[in-house]
Amino acid sequence: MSGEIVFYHNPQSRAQMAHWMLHEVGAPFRVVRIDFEKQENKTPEFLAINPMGKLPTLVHDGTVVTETAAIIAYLADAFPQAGLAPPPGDKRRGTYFRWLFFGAGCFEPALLDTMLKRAPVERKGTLGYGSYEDTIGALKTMLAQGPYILGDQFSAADVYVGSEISWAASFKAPGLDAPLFKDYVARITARPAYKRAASADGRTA
Ligand SMILES: N[C@@H](CCC(=O)N[C@@H](CS)C(=O)NCC(=O)O)C(=O)O
Repeated sequence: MSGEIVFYHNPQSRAQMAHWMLHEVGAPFRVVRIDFEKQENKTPEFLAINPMGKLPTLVHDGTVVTETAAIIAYLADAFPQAGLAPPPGDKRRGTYFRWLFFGAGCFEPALLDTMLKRAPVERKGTLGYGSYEDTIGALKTMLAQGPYILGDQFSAADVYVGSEISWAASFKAPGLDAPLFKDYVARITARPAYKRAASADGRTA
């Protein structure tokens, strides 16, 4: 797919995940660095692009895409030659969407509520994620069939969910020190595209 990709980025943010995906698909992109301390994400110009004032934000040929999982899934579809999403009609797309949405809709809110000590455990039936422990259990069961979310095939779902697991493990979120999670994170972060993104962000991969 043609058209300029503009990537609004700050390496100390979830934008790291989208950055990795941009390197996976191999499309050229222009980086606009956003300084949070200078509140560059709250300027009228930036808010006109993303009214949430958040990163990552991507503009592809005039189309704005926000939300990390959406950006990652969008890039996988926009650049199918990278082979990072099962095509429409392929049943594996069900598994692919299942875990992408689980990452954004269950694991991340459960993780943040737990880390911020505000998980209302008595509302387990109402909360979409049930409990943090349930989300960890579900991820464990899924990864036990690995090595990737789609079995033998690495996909954009691993970029997103794997980044979340790696991020959560880096601040010692409970339940993620099991070898299964450590091995998975080691496997996906060994990818050349991950290392290129990390190096461009000034991190040692
Ligand atoms: N739901 C969004 C969350 C994005 C988000 O919260 N980004 C943070 C950085 S990790 C941000 O831009 N914070 C700056 C602010 O809100 O002022 C996503 O998944 O992309």
